[in-house]
Amino acid sequence: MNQSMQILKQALTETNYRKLLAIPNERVHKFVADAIQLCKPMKVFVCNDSKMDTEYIRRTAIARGEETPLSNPYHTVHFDGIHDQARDKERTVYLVPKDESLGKHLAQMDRDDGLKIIQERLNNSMDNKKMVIRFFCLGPLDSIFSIPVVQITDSFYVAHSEDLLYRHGYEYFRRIPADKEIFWMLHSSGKLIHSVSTDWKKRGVMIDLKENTVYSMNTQYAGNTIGLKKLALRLAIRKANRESWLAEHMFLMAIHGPTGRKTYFAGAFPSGCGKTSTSMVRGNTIVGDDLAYLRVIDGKVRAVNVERGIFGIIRSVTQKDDPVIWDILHSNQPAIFSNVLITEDENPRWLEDGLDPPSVGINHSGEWFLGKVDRDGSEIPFAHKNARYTIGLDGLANLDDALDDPRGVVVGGIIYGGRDQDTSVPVQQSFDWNHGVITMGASLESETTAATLGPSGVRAFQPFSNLDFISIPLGKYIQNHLDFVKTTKQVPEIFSVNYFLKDKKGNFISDRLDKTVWLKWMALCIHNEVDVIKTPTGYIPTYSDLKELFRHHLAKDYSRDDYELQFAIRVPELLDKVNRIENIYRDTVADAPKLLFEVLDEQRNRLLAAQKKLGKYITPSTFV
Ligand code: SPV
Ligand code: MN
Repeated sequence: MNQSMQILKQALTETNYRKLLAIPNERVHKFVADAIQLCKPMKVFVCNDSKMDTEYIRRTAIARGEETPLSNPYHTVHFDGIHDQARDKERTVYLVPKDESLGKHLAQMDRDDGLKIIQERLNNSMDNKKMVIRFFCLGPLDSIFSIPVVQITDSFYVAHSEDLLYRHGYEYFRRIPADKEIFWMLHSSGKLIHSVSTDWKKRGVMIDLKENTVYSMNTQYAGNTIGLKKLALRLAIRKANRESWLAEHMFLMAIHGPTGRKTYFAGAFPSGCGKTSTSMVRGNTIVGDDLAYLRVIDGKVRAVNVERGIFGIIRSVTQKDDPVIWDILHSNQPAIFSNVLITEDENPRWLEDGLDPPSVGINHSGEWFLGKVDRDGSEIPFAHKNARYTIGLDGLANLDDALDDPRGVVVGGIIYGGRDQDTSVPVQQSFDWNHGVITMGASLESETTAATLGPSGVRAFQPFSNLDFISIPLGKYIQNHLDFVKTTKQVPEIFSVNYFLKDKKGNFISDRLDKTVWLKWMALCIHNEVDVIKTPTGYIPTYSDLKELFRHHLAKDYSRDDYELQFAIRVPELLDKVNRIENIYRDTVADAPKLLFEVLDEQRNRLLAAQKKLGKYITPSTFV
């Protein structure tokens, strides 16, 4: 018997040993045995995805105090530590072998040094705790998109969340070839008080690219602990680049046309900028809200949802603006709420939910009452800005029937959106693939939000809404995008959207529901069913088309004044943006493709020519 087997035999009960050994893969056995040897759990639980096993995980999350039951028997609440309620970009680092570099935008450290820290931090980390072993699949099962993942964690909340969010993979693991590429995730929250890591100062995520393994330590927030989400995305981006496909921070949805026609869109928005609500726009169907893999198959760009659930921002979900989510969160569909407030009658409340604010309850700070302040004297809001809900997609009335199609859906359009108050129009189509990739994807900027630790509202470079997860030098990533459609004639159209334009007084100049119209317009564009107006930065809609779409879909009288204001070409801001982006690439991205600078230069020249002829702020009808 080899050493791994001996460790497993000793540490696992007969039942768990049998469950693990039913997966005929020595690499799996070794990964588990090594984790046991390092973390030294008191017990080990292998989940085989049976109802009994998944129910055990949910019940244990409650029994251990990681989750609190609510009045609805299918709902629970989880709280993260006060320092740990958003993605921790600073403490998420790649381990890179000596003499290698991922470029200036990615946090990285020497691999040997990193591995030492991991050994120190994880040593004995599961003392007195139970280790959970789970198997999942990213993307549909048995598909060219599938990536099997092993998740080890000592958090039943993590294991429970993944139950709702990912495709169960125990049986899949039993049938994959022994040499299939696997992603490996090891998480430990370490020592806990009230379910919060006591060693939070030593928290962090370390990504060992060489071994496809991610270590998450002394942290609770799902974005830092759920291996299948953003931790696996970082590994997938590398794999995608190697194999010439795309792993993206994108929703996937179908816009339904007049005769039942479906046009699929993939959309990349930074966290907290309307990605989930766009994918949920009423009258259409959702495939996924956060992560997509895209491949060229038989000459077409096809995409799948990596996940099967939603870990969504709950702040400002209201009955009026988000009826689909609202209904599901008030149904018997299983849900985990995080960092919300629990009322006296055991219901969840979140910021801007459209109801009268509560005055007492329990939140991440313990007993909460109106006016409660933290150590620094700042008032604690009743729920966290980055409070979330975790649900499976299966109960959604607007779920697209292609969710589990192993071939994915054909992508008609790709959308890039950011939080931009003064520069870009609400919607525009790029001139072609390269123009879209460079001026919309690679040039994306967005104001920071509560989804990551640090200040909010600061304009930041956020290429492809994926910068936080890119795991290869940025230039290489862009080149992979440019090359992606080389073997296909059916190239998706690229669009940009901006829901966040403000007037001089700081008020938004479009409504949250207007995105319905932008989406319907983009679908018509793809089928050449609307006239477009050529501006220096892309094609924009005509007033008459928008007026009709607003009337038809929102019963709204869209005024020409609104159109002129929203779709004005703001040349000074647009020029500043081109210059900013060009400087970033010139100064910090050593391997930026030459084409990027050419496309930016053309954009600048078009803007300068328009400015000379028509002035600084150009109303859209001038271009007709
Ligand atoms: C995001 O922040 O982009 C999310 C949530 O989708 S998580 O990445 O899990 O923090
Ligand atoms: Mn996301």
